[in-house]
Amino acid sequence: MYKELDAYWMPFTANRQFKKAPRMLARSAGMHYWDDKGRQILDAVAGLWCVNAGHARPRIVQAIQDQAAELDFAPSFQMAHPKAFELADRIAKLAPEGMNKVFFTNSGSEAVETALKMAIAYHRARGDGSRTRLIGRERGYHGVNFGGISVGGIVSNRKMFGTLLAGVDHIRHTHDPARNAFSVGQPAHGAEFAEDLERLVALHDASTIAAVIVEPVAGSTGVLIPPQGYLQRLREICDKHGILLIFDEVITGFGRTGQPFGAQTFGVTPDLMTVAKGITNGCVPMGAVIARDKIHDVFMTGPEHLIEFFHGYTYSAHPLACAAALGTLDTYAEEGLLTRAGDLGPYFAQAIHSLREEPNVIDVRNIGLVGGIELQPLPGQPTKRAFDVFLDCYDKGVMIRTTGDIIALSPPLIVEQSHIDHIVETIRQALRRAA
Ligand code: PXG
Ligand code: PLP
Repeated sequence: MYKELDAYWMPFTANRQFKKAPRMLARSAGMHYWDDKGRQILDAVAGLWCVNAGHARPRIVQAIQDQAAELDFAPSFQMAHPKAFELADRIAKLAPEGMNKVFFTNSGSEAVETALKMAIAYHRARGDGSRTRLIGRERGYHGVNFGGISVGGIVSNRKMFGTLLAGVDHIRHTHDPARNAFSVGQPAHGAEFAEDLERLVALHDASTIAAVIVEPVAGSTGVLIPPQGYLQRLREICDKHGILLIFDEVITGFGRTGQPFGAQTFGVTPDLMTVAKGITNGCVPMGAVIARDKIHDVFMTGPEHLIEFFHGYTYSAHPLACAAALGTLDTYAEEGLLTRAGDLGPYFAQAIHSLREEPNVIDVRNIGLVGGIELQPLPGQPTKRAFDVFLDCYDKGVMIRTTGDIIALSPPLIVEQSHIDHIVETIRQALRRAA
């Protein structure tokens, strides 16, 4: 194993602490990683919410290998390759009715930038060019590029980076532990939080607002499940005022909540949807924006020889990513994985809610195969208790994720009940030791 750790500046990592005691992953298969010493580690978080079909799946591996040998790269500006069209078609068939246009990016962050630009350009193309304002939500995570952190609502991801995009505002988040702690599935209270959008409409006027972007389930901030009726209400208010609704489905996309997309689980269709992660099972970087036909069609009006949307990435629809995504969608289909979170959800819910009585657990939240377990922070040392639980679980061979003092779980969708039991018992013992 490589021992020189100096040059690599690691993302979202306590670099100095990590380099003193590195956690090196060397191999993966199915539900597991193995570290550089050959120790097996159960993956309770699908890598980073992305390896939905589990690791090293043969169809995906084969697809990537074959593609690298056949067509390594093809420019995507004024050129194309067949798998890009096949993949767009397959994704459109999974997406909600009327969302049939797919624009490829290389990450969730790029998908977000693309969707925000699309929303503003859409209004302009319709002759409604004063609609430029973007509305996000407190505690939202929309990647790390400037548009994404501007509409995002995670303070630590914003405060170091200056004034961000102009013309952005935020609605309030939906977390309400006083009324909703320990809700199983969607909380009963809080549909009215969507009315906060009316406050911003009153302040800015609807004629200045292009779009609202929210995660159907807020993931990165620590798993906030939408209250019953909340997303429906948000959709109604957007419709009333001609505002586009963007669902950021980078985590909820590809089966995490029990349907292919959160939009279907919650029964609300947005205008634009951003996806990434599970689109390729995390194997090759890729993201996408899925657009309603009516959004796309507004762009398809000028002279036919002109470019309609001045946007795209060198690696949009990269052949390796397209091949990996097709192998991934085959695997999802063959194994019924895009609805498996719905079948296993009740077992998963009962298992993680059994942690309710453990020391310092102040909330447990779940939907599909996503769970959040919120801990009382150590006095004066926020994040430390959860991070200690993370280190303890890792030491015992289970990889979880923590954000702030919240444990987030999102196992690969191939997870079995016995894995769930093992994950929950390992966390239980760690919580007792951390007390
Ligand atoms: N939108 C959402 C809703 C996301 O969850 C992104 C955009 C950005 O995607 P990329 O591919 O650019 O990372 C994400 C990514 C966490 C964690 O804290 C969450 C994400 C990424 C890394 C860590 O658990 N979400
Ligand atoms: N910077 C420079 C100098 C470039 O030439 C390009 C692409 O051609 C980019 C940035 C953007 O790179 P990408 O298309 O991979 O996002």
